[in-house]
Amino acid sequence: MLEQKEIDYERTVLIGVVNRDQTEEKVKEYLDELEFLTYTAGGEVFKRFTQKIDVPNPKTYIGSGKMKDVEAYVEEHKIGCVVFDDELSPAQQRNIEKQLRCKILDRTLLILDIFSQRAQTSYARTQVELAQYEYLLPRLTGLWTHLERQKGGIGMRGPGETEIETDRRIVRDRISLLKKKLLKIDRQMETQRGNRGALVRVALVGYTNVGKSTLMNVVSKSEVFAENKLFATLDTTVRKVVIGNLPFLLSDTVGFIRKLPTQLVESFKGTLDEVREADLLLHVVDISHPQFEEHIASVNKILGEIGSSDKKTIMVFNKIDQYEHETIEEDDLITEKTEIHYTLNEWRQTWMRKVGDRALFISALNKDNLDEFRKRVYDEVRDIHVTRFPYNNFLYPEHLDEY
Ligand SMILES: Nc1nc2c(ncn2[C@@H]2O[C@H](COP(=O)(O)OP(=O)(O)OP(=O)(O)O)[C@@H](O)[C@H]2O)c(=O)[nH]1
Ligand SMILES: [Mg+2]
Repeated sequence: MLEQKEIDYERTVLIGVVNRDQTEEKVKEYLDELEFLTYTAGGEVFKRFTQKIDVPNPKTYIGSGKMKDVEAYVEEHKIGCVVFDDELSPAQQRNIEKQLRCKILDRTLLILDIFSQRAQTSYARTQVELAQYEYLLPRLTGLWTHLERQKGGIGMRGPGETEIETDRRIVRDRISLLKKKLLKIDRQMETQRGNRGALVRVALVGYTNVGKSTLMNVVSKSEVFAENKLFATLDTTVRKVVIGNLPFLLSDTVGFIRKLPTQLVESFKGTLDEVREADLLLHVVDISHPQFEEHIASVNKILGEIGSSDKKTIMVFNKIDQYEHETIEEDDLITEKTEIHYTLNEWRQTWMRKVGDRALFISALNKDNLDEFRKRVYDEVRDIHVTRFPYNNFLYPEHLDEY
C-alpha cells in the first residue's frame, strides 16, 4: 500500500504595520494575501502581529516592545519562520534574525521562493535564479550564517543555500553569466516568434490566481496547469486558437501581484515579451475577490512598467459564479450603499461606462457567457487583422453567426 505522505507545513508568523497609508482594514487584506503566499510556499500561519507605526524602525522594522512579544511567541510555539509584509533592509533582516533566532523572510524573498519552487523549464529557472542573485547581492554579509544549514523549507530554495559564503565577486560573475544565458534564449525565442507568421497575437494577463490558465484551457482545449495556489504558471504557453474561421495566437503567462519584486519584473523580461508584443490584451479579473479593483490597479501598474499600457484591452471579469455582494435590509436607514453592495449588473453598468463593450463577465469554470466572450474576441481580432491586411480579408464573411 502506498504511504500517504503528509506535507510538513512550516510553522510561520506574519508581521505587518498599520500606518498613514495602510489602514487596519488594508493591513488585514494584505496579510490575507501574505498568508496565501505563505501557504503556497509551504507554510502554516500560526499568528499575525500588527503594529501601528508611521515610520518603520530602522533597526528592527517594528518597535522593540512588539519585537519582545514576537520573540516570546516564536519561542513558546516553536515557530521556524517569520514573514514581514514589506521589503526589509539587509541590516533589519540581520538584527531581527539575531533576536528571534529563526528564519526571517520579507515579502520579496517569499515571492522569489515560490517562483523558485514553481519554475519548470530551464528558461524559467534561469530567470528566477537571476532575480534571486540580484536580491542576494546586497545582503551577502551574514545572511542566516549562524543558523544551522537546514535542508529545504521556505526561503532556502535556490542559491541562498550553498553560496552564501562566497564573495560578491562570484555572485556578480554568476549574474552576468545568467544574463548572457538569458540573452541567448531570448534571441532564440525572438526567432521562434518571428517564425509564427502574421497571425494576430492575443495575450491573457492579470493578477495571479484569477483563472487565466483555466480560460486558456477552455478556449484552446489545451492543458495548461491550473491550480488554486499563487503563481501556478511561470512559463508562457502559446496556442493557436480558431474562432469561427479566424485563427489567432493566444498566450497564457505568469500572473502579477501587488509589489511584484522589481528583480522579478526585470529578469522575466523575456517571458513578458509575449505581452509586450501582443496586439490585444485580455485582462482577466477575479470579480469574486474582495480586492479585485486593487488587483486591476496593480496589473495596470506592471503593464506600465513593461511599456504595455496603451494596448487594446478587453476586461474579462471571471468567476461570476462565485461573486457575492452584501445586501442592505430595506428598513436599514444608516448603511450607505457602496461597492460591496453592487450586484453583478451594477458592476456591468459601471464598467460599460468606463470601457464600453470592452468589458465581459464570464465564468471560465462553468463556461458561462463564453459565447459572448468568443464573439467579442473574434470581433477585435478581425478588426486588427483587417487593419493590418486591408486587401486580404477575404477570409471573413460579413455575416457570421456561428462561432
Ligand atoms: N469559481 C470559479 N473558479 C475558477 C474560475 N476560473 C478559474 N477558477 C479557479 O481559480 C483557480 C486559479 O485558476 P488558474 O487558471 O490557475 O489561474 P491563473 O490566473 O492561471 O493563476 P496563475 O497561473 O497562478 O497566475 C483554480 O482553482 C481554478 O479552478 C471560475 O470561473 N469560477
Ligand atoms: Mg496560470
